[in-house]
Amino acid sequence: MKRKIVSILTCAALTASLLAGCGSSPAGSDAGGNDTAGGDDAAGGDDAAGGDDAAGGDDAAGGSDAAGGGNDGGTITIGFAQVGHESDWRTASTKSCQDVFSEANGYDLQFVDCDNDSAAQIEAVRGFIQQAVDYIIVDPIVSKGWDTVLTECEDAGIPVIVIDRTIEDSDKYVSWVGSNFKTEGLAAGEWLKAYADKKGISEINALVIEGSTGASATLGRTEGFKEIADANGWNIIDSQNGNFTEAGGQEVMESYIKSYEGKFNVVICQNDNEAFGAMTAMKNAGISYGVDKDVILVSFDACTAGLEKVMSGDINADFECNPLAAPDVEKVIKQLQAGEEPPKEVYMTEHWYVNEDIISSITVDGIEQELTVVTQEIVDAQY
Ligand code: GYE
Repeated sequence: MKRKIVSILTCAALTASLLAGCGSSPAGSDAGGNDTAGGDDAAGGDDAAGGDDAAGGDDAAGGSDAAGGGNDGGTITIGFAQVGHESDWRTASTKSCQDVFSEANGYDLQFVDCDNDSAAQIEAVRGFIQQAVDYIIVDPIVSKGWDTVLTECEDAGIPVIVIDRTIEDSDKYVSWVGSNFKTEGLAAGEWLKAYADKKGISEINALVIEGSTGASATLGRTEGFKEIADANGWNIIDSQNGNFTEAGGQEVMESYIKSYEGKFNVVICQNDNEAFGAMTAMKNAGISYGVDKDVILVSFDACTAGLEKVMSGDINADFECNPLAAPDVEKVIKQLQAGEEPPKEVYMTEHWYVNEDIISSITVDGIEQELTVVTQEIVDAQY
């Protein structure tokens, strides 16, 4: 299977201040990827949040022209309210935006790390309105509570582009670029079903370590996996919040081991960092995990370190969530600059990664997708 080639980059966690950044690699769409969730579609077209002003920026609150950007060929100022720095995925997401929205590319990126504090994130957006930036990018920590501040952005004539996690209670944004988290959860379930069948495992007793509360990534992955679990009569013994962090994953796993030792044979971690923490907890307790061990370990994100663990057989399967949204966000901004209407939703291309070459594909939502066996080449090319 072909692989997208991306540069391998690391990025130090950034503090809750304003920083600018730098370059990128395309999300790419290749043969095996999962772009089944929708692809670019023009559906929606509800550009209440900015459409027209974005192209001209001649509005009372300043918009494009006040910030010196917009259509006049000058620098485009972008405020980015990032979730935080909780995971490898987040680091890759931040880096993607800093790379694309660099000074060299004609941007002034105002970056705020909101440290997983949703009130701080709303305030960061308000700060961008005061600065009269040209565009605002938001990765919403939680999916609710957005309509008021997005209305303020709309009133100020500043287009908002949402990336990654979704907003449930407002449509006052121009475009969203991200992943279908329910599809990811369904994929994990469908893979587990096929895997258990192949290995002759008749009973599934699963523990889920969820991501942070109220995040659409958590909600979608939880719902998708549960749907398959319910359909197959699996037992989900417990499902607790590990905050998408390694420490959180370890803590939840330690408490699971105290309560359920000997009673579970599957652990589903909603990101790689939680999986690393869960591995430490299981190792400390003398519980074996991974390929043909006592516990089947499943993860999401599939960043470089996660894929290394799939290759070594510590993680059985890892469901990719592509963090390199910035090139698609830039496309949206260019469309707005040109006075065009961007798509309301843009879905990222993703792969499902496994250690063993025993199942070639799974079908999710009626669409068949290949499984990718992790090789060193794949690890080396991953973000
Ligand atoms: O899975 C996790 C991160 O929102 C998809 O947030 C993102 C999630 C990702 O902290 O690692």
